[in-house]
Amino acid sequence: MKDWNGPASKGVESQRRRGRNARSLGPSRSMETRRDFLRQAAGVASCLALPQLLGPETAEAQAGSPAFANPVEIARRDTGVLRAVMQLSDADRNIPGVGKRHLRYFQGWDPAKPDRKSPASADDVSSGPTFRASIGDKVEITFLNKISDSMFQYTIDTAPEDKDKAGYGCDASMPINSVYPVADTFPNCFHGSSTANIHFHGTHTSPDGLGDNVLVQVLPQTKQEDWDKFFEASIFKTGKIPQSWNEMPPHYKTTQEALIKAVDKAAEAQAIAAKRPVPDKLWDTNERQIHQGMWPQYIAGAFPNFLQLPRYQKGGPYVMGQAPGTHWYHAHKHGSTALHILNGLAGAFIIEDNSDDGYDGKLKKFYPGLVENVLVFQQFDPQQNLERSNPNPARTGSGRQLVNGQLSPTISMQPGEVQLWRIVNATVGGNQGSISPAVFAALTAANFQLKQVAQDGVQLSWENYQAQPYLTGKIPGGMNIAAGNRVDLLVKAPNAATVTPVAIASSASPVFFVNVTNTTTVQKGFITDEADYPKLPEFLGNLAAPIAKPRILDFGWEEGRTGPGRNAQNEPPHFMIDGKQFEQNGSVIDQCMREGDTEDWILENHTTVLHPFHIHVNPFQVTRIESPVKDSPPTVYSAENPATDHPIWQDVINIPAGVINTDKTLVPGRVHIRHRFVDFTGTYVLHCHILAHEDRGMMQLVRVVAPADYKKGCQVSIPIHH
Ligand SMILES: [Cu+2]
Repeated sequence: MKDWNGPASKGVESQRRRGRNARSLGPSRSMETRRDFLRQAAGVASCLALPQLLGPETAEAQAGSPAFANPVEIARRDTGVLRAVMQLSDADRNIPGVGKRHLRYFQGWDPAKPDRKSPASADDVSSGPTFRASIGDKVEITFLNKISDSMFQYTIDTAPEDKDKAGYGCDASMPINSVYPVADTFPNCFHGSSTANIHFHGTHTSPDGLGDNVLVQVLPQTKQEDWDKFFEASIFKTGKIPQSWNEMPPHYKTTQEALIKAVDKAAEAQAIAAKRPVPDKLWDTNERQIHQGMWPQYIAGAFPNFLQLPRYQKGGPYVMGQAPGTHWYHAHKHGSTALHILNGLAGAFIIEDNSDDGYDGKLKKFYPGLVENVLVFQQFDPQQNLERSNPNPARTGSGRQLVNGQLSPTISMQPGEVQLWRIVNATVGGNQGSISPAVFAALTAANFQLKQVAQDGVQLSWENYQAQPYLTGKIPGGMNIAAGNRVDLLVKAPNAATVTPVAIASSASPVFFVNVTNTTTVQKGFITDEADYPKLPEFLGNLAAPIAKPRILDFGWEEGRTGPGRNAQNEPPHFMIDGKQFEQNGSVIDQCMREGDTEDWILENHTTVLHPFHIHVNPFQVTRIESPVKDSPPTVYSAENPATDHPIWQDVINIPAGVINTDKTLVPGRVHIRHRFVDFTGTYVLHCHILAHEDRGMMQLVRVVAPADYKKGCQVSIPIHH
């Protein structure tokens, strides 16, 4: 079933037409000179003062740089509620340095302020709005999927007898000379890109129902009734989060049944007309799940995300609380996460603790008037790289990293000023998507001083704040921010006026500039007294070592492969965990945990490329990293003794690439993590945060089961995640 609002071929045609007519702006000459300059600067030893290198070329390059701007925020209401409408639709948008492309995009607003939409217009690419809430808040978001699926490829469940057939049910964007999906098999291929949902990355909340539920699939519907008004009156206003489908308002339930049945009917008619097998009926799946007391996973048009950000209190109901910090959200539909992220379907989600000892309270007290810059790094491209047999830059994006949708913006600082930078890596990941140590080296070389205060939305302990294991390179690889990672940095400007271009290693052009203007400011250094530093919440203390043996997860690719890229059969790698792709053996729970347990996991990378590991709902402590070195012992970072060490909390960690020795043996990269599965039972996922790897199979279903149901509850009523 390729479509249910219009023929897919029409969408492909119109995309092609747009592609031909699109003007390729290409890099300007000044960009080239900037690149040369940066190549020069990158090769310079750090002892050389950067300002001396700043010739007229840089001044010229910076002349075209826009002033840095934070994304527009949707802030919590005084009533302890973050309330928003999040609308997904599509439009022609301008990618700076590339030109107009037809892209999906998020637009959000607080329904109490309907004139303050973010972005206000679809003209230029942007992230979604920044959500700003506080721990303890309720999050009430009406998610509307209004993508016009006549504009995009649309594929969904295939008939059971065809599921193993290569390419069936997968998107092939170029009907002529198509190389993708080659040997990919559904559901581990790019597909279903007009279907979406929202993942609240970094939240400690329920993965089921209306919570951080990435198993729900919201199909597009361009014309809808006013569901936000309905959700407000019949769900949000009650203050009670429905715990089961039965608790949902009758009008919503009956409308969903009618809409999904209509989708099935259209799919059946199209399959018969095209002499293809009739695909599985979505409503059959929904109905089965509802009868089992579960949530149906296929939803049409509108979905009310309703979740709680738990506030930890000693002796209270939660074992862990929501960590206050820089989190984010993004679309998380298997088969489309990479493409959605390349359309910019992501934004920052800042969760504050403004209490006296809290993260935000302490920082704002020490730095009155602290300037906070939110830097959402993104790449924009309407197509998947793997879908292109003959990459044509005129049809695609540049792959350049933009900050808040801006090309090389200029951040302004005063001499000696300290700012808080909240960095979110919302790229698709991989070599082009990492924010490399070169960014931070460029700043320190120009006499900026940096202190990391949080990783992945969890503040560093006082000891780690002092030791700075990432910025000092104590952790192998240093400050290499993978897709999905967040870093909070206190940045102190040098005392003299400068202009500093800051580049990513993989792209020599600056991702941003910092302009230190020659006006005076109050001089204030970094926090040196522990009493001034945010108090580490009790629930973020070190986890005690569990008694049970660690679980080992094996990140790999198909048998016989020794490197990335296409093999002799022109097939790209198949990405696997524990020797299989996602749902390769049907819908099974790959990792089942007992609620309340603490576990050690060893993540092994048997490929020769990095894989950033991510698991939803609970952060973990990183206790050991082994980076293999060819023909030598690995470089090891160890924080394994909870009594004396201070392992950092994260929710995304790069598993170092494996290395092949001269004797052809592969030494895997290894990361040891310790985590506990508390407060929330339910089914969710772990996956590689290089999202094209996730879409193409590097994901597992996980479930946390109440002690009384363990293990019998592990393999019952499993949602499928196509
Ligand atoms: Cu990966």
